[in-house]
Amino acid sequence: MTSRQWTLPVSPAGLRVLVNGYQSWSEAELRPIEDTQATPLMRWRQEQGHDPAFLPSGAPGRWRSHTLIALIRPDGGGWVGCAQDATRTFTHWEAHSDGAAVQVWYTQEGPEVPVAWEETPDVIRSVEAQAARLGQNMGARTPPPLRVWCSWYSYYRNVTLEAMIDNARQARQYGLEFDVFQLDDGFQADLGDWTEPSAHFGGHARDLPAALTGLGVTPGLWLAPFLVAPTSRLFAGHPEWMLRDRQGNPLLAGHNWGGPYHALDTTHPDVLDWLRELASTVRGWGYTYLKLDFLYGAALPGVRHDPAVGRAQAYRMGLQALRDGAGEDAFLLGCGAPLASSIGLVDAMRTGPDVAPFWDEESRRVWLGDATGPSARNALHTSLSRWYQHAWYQPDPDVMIARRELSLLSRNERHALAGMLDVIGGLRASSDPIAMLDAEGLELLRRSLQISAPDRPVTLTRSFGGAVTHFSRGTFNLEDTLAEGIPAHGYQEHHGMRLAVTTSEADFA
Ligand code: 9PG
Repeated sequence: MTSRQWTLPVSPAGLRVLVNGYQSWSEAELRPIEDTQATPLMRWRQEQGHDPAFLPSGAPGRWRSHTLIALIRPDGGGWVGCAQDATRTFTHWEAHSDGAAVQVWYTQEGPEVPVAWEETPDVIRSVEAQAARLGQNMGARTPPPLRVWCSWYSYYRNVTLEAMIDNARQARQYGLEFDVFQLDDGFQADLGDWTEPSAHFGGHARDLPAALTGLGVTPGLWLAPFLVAPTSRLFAGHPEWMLRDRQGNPLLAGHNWGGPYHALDTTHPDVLDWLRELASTVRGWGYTYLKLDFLYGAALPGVRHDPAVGRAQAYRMGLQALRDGAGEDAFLLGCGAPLASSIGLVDAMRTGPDVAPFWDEESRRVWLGDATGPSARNALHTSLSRWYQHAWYQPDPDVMIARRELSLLSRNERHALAGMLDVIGGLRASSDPIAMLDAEGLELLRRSLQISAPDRPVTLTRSFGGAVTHFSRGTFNLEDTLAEGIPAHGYQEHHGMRLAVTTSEADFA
């Protein structure tokens, strides 16, 4: 295990830290270093929302980060560190303030890889430069962003073949410019039994692509390819394919869909064959866009068929098998996925928790220390704090919710979501049933489907809510009270004007 440590010649007072969570749903934050990094109190959230082997600290003045970390002085300068490879190695950063001095160190799990570390007058620029270098080293794929309609955030698991086709037809009638119609969770008989339909779907997933192509959109499909339900035929047929715990039992890889589930051991050659076959089968049905979800399952700590393969490498072998099966020209969106380890194999990546048709779930976030759950606030908070990751893949900050029916979001909150999509500049997505949209909803959806170039923060020395909130095109207020004229949960565009930057930052711009 490689390890290095630095003592920073700076007082912790006024110092901020920018951290990056492990996988899509883990928090990324911009916080005063003396704050406490929240850690989930519920055990089952540790493996599902984080790396259970390197959890958020839960302690004041102690911040853990994956792959990249930055420390920001009040003048906008500071220190930035970033792993330069993540194909077989996890790089774990930790910054600690004891109230008087600040120490930063990293450890690596996997073969030793180089790490960039620099003191910089301009943290924003150094974060972007170091992240870009990692992207280049790993052959990042950054195809043009796509506009995606996805069934999840309105139909959830009750999606039907008919609802997919109806929405695609109506989107065409209204001239909504979607590139992809993506069927999400709910079409399959069980986790692992992807080629068998669920009872309620009203057809088979292989029947959908022809109808979608006929309507002028690319067919997309959701899979959680590394997960296996204990009730599935896959589990009954191949219990020896599961990742195991130390007692030799199939590892519990999380809890969702009303029960616990297992994960495939991607160091097993037969598992890799099965994954290639799965991806090539759905590709053969006509799906050239795949949302590959709950990918963290293959990287969990556990006992593997080949003990010489580390978990970062095991993850990558599984993802490579899916890429090989889907083909070089398939568009792969990662989700619930270890971020840096996916660079070069996925085209796009979810960079935050799920958006939901409400702002916040305070009981879970504040009292249970879990900001990885679905909410508009959690999605904004984390995706905005990962703005620089467009150098790794096309970022997917998740859906716009423009509808007013079946939603508790206020107009300000809807506009904040639209602002996030504009500022991040990656994929555009919506799940709104087209028939639910009134004139205002249609207008907002149309606007949020307009592709934009990624924006840049103007400062990391200020924040309205513990995230990166001050961008050149506008400012987000994630707090619950008015902040400098911006309403709670709101977004204020700077109407063509660049926000005034502080002198010290302007000097280095
Ligand atoms: C389908 C959904 C959608 C969504 C994905 C993912 O930690 N969790 O328990 C957890 C459950 C579901 C979830 C995210 C986290 O949502 O992000 O877009 O595809 O699966 O089941």
